[in-house]
Amino acid sequence: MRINKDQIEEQNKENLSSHRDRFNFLGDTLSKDDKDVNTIIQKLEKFQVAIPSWALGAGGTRFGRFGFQGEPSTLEQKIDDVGLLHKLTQTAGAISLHIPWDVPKDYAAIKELANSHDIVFDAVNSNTFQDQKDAAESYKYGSLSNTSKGSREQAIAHNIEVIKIGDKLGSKSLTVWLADGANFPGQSNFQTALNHTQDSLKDIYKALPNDWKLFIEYKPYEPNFYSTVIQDWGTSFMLANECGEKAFSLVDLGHHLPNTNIEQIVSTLMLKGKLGGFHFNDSKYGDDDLTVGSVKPYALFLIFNALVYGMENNPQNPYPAWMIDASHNVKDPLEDLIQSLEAIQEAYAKALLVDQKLLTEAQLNHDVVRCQEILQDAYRTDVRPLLEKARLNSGGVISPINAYRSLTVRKELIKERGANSVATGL
Ligand SMILES: [Mn+2]
Repeated sequence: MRINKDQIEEQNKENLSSHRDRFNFLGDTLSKDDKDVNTIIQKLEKFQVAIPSWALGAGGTRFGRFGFQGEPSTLEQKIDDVGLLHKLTQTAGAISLHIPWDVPKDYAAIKELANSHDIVFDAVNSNTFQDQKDAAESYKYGSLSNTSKGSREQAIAHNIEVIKIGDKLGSKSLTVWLADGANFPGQSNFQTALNHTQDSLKDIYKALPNDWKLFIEYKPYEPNFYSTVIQDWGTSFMLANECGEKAFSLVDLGHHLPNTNIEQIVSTLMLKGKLGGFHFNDSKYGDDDLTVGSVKPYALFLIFNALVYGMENNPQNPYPAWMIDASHNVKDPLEDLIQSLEAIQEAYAKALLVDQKLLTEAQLNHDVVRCQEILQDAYRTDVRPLLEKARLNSGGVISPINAYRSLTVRKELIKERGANSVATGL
């Protein structure tokens, strides 16, 4: 299914007048406050978030998985799904592939398909957290950190293969997330595991093309429950530094112990020029799977405030690669992703409203109350008309969720793909 321009216009027709009223009111209010509304809208238009190829089907837990009808079962269909998201939101202009779940057969055709949806290939993701059929070595006791040289070498070779696949598609970065760790005290030697990981990452780093980046993701626990080799930002940062200037840390929102100050981590990494990528999701307890902004929208805003500050003040840090990394257990994955994209843009717009000059002044005057007022004034602003305007300017719809339902997208996909199609993924 493809959504055409006429359908977009038809969708917008009935919402246009109420959008204009709300936009004009907000625009006037913000302009009186000396906010540059047009610049904010331009920034929203430019902000693109990659959709991972594994998140377009229903997710699940180790207890079970409840499928969602009409799931994309091929890479082509996954790209089509991202195309639908991008058509409506104009915010999902990239896809992040998982290898080996999504190895293209015909590279030229896949590139052409993505291009026809106005989608580029963002970071490619390797997989050494499960054994592949017919693999010579096992990752049961680790991959890049394994005490077995054979397992390490297989994992390094896989990552180098992923770089080659990504290179053919125009990707410019490799994300490594390691499941390596231990389930029981005494199971592995921490220092040996870290040394092996460092050496393995250096070998992968050597295979990076000059214009590529290596992103090192961290996670405190799961699938291992006693220790994880790359468990926190400090370890990731240290490994990235050891690898070299093309290696960076990647922050995944859900990969922190409860109440971790993520905005402070972001600030530190950007100051040191080492924040390469960012994965969005939300969580209530210790998982990384919920819709962005569904549980802790204020925390997301504070993180974006740190990201915006870094993007404006840290030229030493590259522009981060943005991706949604969530799982959709009970919602239609496409609707869930639309909600996440909206939450991301909302937090970004609110962060752009923070008057950094006034905030610095208040900080220097130790006016703590004023500091909080400045942040919360921005947070309490209903910025949704700005998002709508940005989408309209780019050819998207005013209300993506309503348009998705009104165009009966899922029904069409079930008609095309059948009720029982299953996507590879989480
Ligand atoms: Mn992630």
